[in-house]
Amino acid sequence: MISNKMEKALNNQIALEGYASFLYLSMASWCDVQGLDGCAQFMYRQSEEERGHMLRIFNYISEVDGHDLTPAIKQPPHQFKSIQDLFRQVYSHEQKVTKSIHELVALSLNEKDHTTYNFLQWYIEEQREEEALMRTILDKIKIIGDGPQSLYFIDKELEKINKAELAAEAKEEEA
Ligand code: OFO
Repeated sequence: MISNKMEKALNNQIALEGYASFLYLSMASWCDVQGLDGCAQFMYRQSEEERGHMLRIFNYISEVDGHDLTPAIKQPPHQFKSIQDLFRQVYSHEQKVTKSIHELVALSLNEKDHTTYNFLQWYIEEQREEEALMRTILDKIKIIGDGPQSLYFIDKELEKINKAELAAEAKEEEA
């Protein structure tokens, strides 16, 4: 049985993960329009991943006899100044998610809810990986430059990173 406070906080996290999924979907579509197929594929996969994060909490709340609430998702932005601007926004959203996960962990300790504390450990690790990945991408964009001549190379780089992420996911599923 989960406390009302913990249930409410986890439902807020569902909304945050749901928004991330929609935000990344909108970013994927923007990349598509710019002809950046590698970036688009990367963002479509990230969007799907965020949906998975949302569903994982849904399943958990129901397992601990709580009531998960389907969130209202506000409309994400549809325009981005540049590919660098887009990834800066991804990074900053991931930092926001990390902060929120850490607050959930603190609350679970306060509530002496060790089951939820244990459940949240997966998210801590996931956020560490996501932030590191976004920093790597921003570093690469900085090195390549994001002028019109560089977009082709950035896109190729993202295609490579996306393939590596897909391969890592497939490996995880096998294990
Ligand atoms: Fe689920 O917020 Fe990113 O990883």
